[in-house]
Amino acid sequence: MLLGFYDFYLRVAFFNNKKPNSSVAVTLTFIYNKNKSNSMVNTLLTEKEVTEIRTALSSYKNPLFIFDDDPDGLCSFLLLYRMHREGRGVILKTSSTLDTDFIRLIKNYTFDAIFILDIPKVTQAFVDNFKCPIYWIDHHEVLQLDKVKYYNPHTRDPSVYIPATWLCHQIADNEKDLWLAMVGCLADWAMPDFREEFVEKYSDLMSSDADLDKAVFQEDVGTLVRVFAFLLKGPSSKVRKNVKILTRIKSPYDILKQETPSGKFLYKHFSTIDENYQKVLKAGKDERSRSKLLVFEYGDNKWSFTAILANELASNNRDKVVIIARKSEGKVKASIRARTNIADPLKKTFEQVNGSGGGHPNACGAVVPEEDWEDFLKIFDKEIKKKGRKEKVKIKNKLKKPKTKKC
Ligand SMILES: [Mn+2]
Repeated sequence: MLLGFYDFYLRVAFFNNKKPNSSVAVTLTFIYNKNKSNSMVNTLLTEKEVTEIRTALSSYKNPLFIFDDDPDGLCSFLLLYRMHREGRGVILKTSSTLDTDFIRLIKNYTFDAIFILDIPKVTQAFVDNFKCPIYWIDHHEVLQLDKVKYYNPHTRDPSVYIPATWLCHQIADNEKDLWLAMVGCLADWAMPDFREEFVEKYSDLMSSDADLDKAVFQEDVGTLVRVFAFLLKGPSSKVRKNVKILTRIKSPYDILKQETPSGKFLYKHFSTIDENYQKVLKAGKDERSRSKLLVFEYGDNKWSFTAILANELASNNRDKVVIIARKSEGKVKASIRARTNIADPLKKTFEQVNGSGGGHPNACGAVVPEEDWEDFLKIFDKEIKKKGRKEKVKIKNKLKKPKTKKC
């Protein structure tokens, strides 16, 4: 547990932060889901919520940020931390649930508020342990707890997909950190509404016609996505150092062009891991499947690439459900991606097989005991087909001409 955990002490200094903006526009957002790409909904935080969080961030002197172990969690933290540069950040490793076992990892710290970022589940027992205010900014399934200030666009519309980074960018509203906001959104597979502003500023990093696949897998902004994912990998002391450097880094070019010693340091960490990733990716790209499921298992690599590999192979196999699996400690840990809804069939599968999992409609994670893995694949395949058939019927019904009334 301790191995994957990190924390760091931070210098207390004031950052040239913008005053809370009273005229936060409720922004129309682009939803990544082909079926819903036309729906423009008010989905970000409300003006009142933004003000509430900004006020909290400026009033607590020693906040503790607990964030998810992925680029969306990391960028959420960086955006909020860089507003005032006070407090400290801790990554929630090894689990997607913030529970009481995490308390021993933070019990020696002093803090006057807790900000939970991009973490799918928090238990009431965890919350009840603290007297200080707890703020939770998230975009997973809605979970209401007592004594928590909860911010999740899903409370208003469960069908929207807004990464936590996007919400944190709305709060921080710092044009200098626009690149961090873009990296976090792309990494969590969303094209944010500030894309034009980003392309204008960083035309060499992303082209104006780029969709998610192109941006993430073919352009330089996509390299940054991989950089942020890989900076979180490795021994905890190194990860701690990487994050500390990221709290101070000024521009994406510091890293990409290795323009500063800090940027060079980060790029070196990234490139060592990326070499391994490119090898695994090549093997994954060679994998073929005639069924709807494309399963790629890899085990002999010391790095876990499941999530990022799943995204990239899904982009290469758009008609498939891509499952990247890795065996460790008697369990199979899998990342699942598809252009269709996989969350529902997965839920149904776990009603019949041991294991657990879930996530977003097009991107899920699952953990299955090794001995149940084959059963899992069979049943999941069956549930996907069932769902596919239902959808076909729906489409057919839509295509039927409406009956015209005889007059
Ligand atoms: Mn996220």
